[in-house]
Parts: sequence; C-alpha cells; structure tokens
Amino acid sequence: MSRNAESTAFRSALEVVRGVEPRVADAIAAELADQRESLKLIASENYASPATLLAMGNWFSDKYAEGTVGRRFYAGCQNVDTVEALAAEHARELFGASHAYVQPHSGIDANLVAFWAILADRVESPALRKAQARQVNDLTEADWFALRRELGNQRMLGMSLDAGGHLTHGFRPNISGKMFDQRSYGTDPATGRIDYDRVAEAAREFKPLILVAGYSAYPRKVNFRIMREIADSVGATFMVDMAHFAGLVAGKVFTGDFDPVPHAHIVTTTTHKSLRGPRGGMVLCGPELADQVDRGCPMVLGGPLPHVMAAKAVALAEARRPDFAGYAQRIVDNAQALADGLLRRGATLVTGGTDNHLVLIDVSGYGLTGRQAEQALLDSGIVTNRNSVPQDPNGAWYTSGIRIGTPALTTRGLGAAEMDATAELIHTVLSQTTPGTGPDGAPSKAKYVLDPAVAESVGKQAADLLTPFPLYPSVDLG
Ligand code: DSN
Repeated sequence: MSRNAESTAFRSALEVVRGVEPRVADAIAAELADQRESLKLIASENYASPATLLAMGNWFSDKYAEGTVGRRFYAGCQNVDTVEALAAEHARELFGASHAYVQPHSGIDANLVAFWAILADRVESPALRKAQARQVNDLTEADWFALRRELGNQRMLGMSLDAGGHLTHGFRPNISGKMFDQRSYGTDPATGRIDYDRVAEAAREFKPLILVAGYSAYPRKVNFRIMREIADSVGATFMVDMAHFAGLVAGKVFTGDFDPVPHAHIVTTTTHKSLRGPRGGMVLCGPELADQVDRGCPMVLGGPLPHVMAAKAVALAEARRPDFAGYAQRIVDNAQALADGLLRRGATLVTGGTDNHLVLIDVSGYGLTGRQAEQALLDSGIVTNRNSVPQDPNGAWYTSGIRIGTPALTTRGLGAAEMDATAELIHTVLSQTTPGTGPDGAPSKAKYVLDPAVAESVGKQAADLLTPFPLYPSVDLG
C-alpha cells in the first residue's frame, strides 16, 4: 500500500467517526500523537502494521460466528470462514503446528481454552463423557455434582509470579487460581534462572496434571525439551504460554530446545506482543487436543471477533515474510544492548542480562521501589512498568523491579546505539530519584523526589532519540 493510501484510509476513517462523536475521533488522533512521542519500553506492547489495523475496522464486526469453520451456530458465515481458515493456516505454517485455533480474544482466554481442553481430555469422568456425547439432558444432579468434583481440584505446576510467571498460571487473582490446586517453581536464588532439577523434584512430589512453562517477566530462554521430559516423567500435560516470546519463535530466534511447539502438548499465545499483530489470542496443539480446543466457543469464550481474526490473518501473513526473522533478531540484539548499557552504568539486572526481548532491573540497587521508579521514568517521558523480582520484599503492588522490553522500539527502527542512549537516560533518572515521605514524614513506597529539571531534560533527550524514527511514517493525519 502506498503512503498516500494509508494516510487517506486513516484520515477518512477519522472524518467519518468525527461526524458522529468528535471526542472519539480526537482521542484516537491523540493516542497516535502520544504513542509517537513516548519512548515505549513496555515489554508486552508493540505497533501493529497499518494493514493489520485497517483489517479490524469493518463489517466483520457485525457478524456472529459461534462454532468453528464450516460448523457454525449461525447462517451466513462463509466470509468469516474464509478469514478464520486463513489465519489458522498462516499460524500452522508459521509455527509448524498441526492445529491452530485463532478465536481467543486475549491470552487469558487462550489459556482458559487450553485448560478446558486438557481437563476434558485427561480427567476420567463418566459424567463428562456423557456431556460430551451430547447427552446433557440425561445427566442427573448426581452426575453434575460428580462432574464439578472431578474437574475441580486438579493440580497445576507453573512458574511463580515473582520469578516471572503469569497470573493465569494458577494464581488467585485469575480463575485458574481458583480452579486448580497450584504449586509453583521459582528460580535459583543465586542465578535467577530456572533450576530444572528443582522443577523435576517439585513435579515428582506434586504430580501435576498440567506442567506450565512460559512467563511475562523472565529474561532468559526456557529449555522446553527438558520441561517436556519432566512432564512426561510424571504423566503431566505440558503446556507452554508463549505470549511474550511468540515473535521470537515465529522469527526463528528460538529454535530447537527453545521452540515450544515441537515439545509441548499445547501452546497458547497472544498475538499483539512480539508477534506484532492485533490484540488477541491463539492456541496451537496436536490432533489429540484439537477437538476439545475447537469447542472453545461457546464453552469458555464469547462469540468470535471475526474482524480481529481478519487482522490476525494479515499479521500472521506478515510474520511469514522473510524480513520478520531479521526483526525478531533485532529485538533480542536491542534487549542485549540495553542490558549491557545498564550493567556498564552499574544497574542490577535479574539474571545479570537477557537472552530474549526483556530486561528486569532490580531498582532496589538505586534505593527505590518499582512504583517510585516507574513514575519517575514516566515523568521523564520513558514508559515502562513496575514488576516483582524474585523473592520481592515489596510485594506485587510496589515491587522492586522495572520491566523493560524492546519489541516496540525495534519496530520503530531504533538500534544498538539508541539502546545505549536509552540505558543512559534510564540510569540518569533512577540514580537521581530519591524515595519520598508520606504526610506523617514516614518513608513512603510510592512517593519520590526527582528534580523537575532532570525529568524535563531527559524527556527532551528521549524525544530527540525518537525523532529520526517516526512512528507510522506512512500515516499523516494532517
Ligand atoms: N499484561 C501482559 C504483560 O504485560 O505481560 C501479560 O498479560
């Protein structure tokens, strides 16, 4: 598409929206301006292509399409079938999976689909078999009671939250923490890395139905071959949530033992992080779980979002192009340059570095909580998020860490030199911020003191760093 066509498309769309509710059109335009101006280091965010964004804004949004391709609960789904089948085909080809389910609306939804599929496949329940044989009307009260009892209290072993695991891997704020009897594996306190012997020991003791690997704040590769061996040794189903690093798998940066697809029974992901697609989720699996996975809607999902599936098909087609591999490698190169720059300036990094797209700074080395650091960086035009570090003394709200990631800035075109300059800006802010006090003069985990002149100067340097790398250069809203 020419630059002119992209500008025309977005301008026209805004003009139409402005005719109905101008405040929405203004907010959309303001969001682009804000994104253009911020040094975005949120590890889970990215910038989807104009083609991906445009594929979402259309009449596919008007269509109900519960069910799956060729087997819908509504008539007239032939065009939805086309885009869903295309998205699934691109996903299968890209990741080498035998089955892809592209309906989940988010990563949480994708994980719920996977949990249901594993429970339905693994738990021996005569009541469940009856229900699956579509004899729901034959189920007695006692059957329903047995079904709830048999499906509940199953065991899940996943990575602990403060070691970088995700809420949906069996933690209380998510339904998985209420559905499953959960135990977690942490990381080695000396290295910050997964200790596979300890995972194996926990699996032997706990005998989980599901072993989950995957993370949202662990800066290292995971050896999925070893994790599968551990799962097999206790008869667990091995599930990988690759939401954060799907782009590195797609771009063949993570291969062999580090590619989850050949090793896991089931893999879930989001499509909007390093994969650079629309906001949504996806499940990949082999034939043995495919039938249960395809029951995702209406079993645990609301009606599919065909406009988002259209955008998934576009983004996955983009990820199959040869240049995506170069992009994926640059994400990791940039994260390593950022980590090196921070280490050289004296920052403490969890695990001492990174081999993926993210870096976790332990800001207690600067005498700060994660919350203080996050806000001080934000005042200076640097967008990050606070995150727990292993055995975090400040808990999950204030935290002791700042998580930074490179997928978004890499999409903009920033490289190693700019990563070093970014490390300098982060270090300047963190080393010049001091903890503040509450109204009673007591030390505060939230308040901080940063000279506004420092924040302003860093903000200006951050903006200068971005100037040569315009975001959506093809889009001029006039
Ligand atoms: N919210 C995502 C992240 O920031 O990692 C994961 O759910």
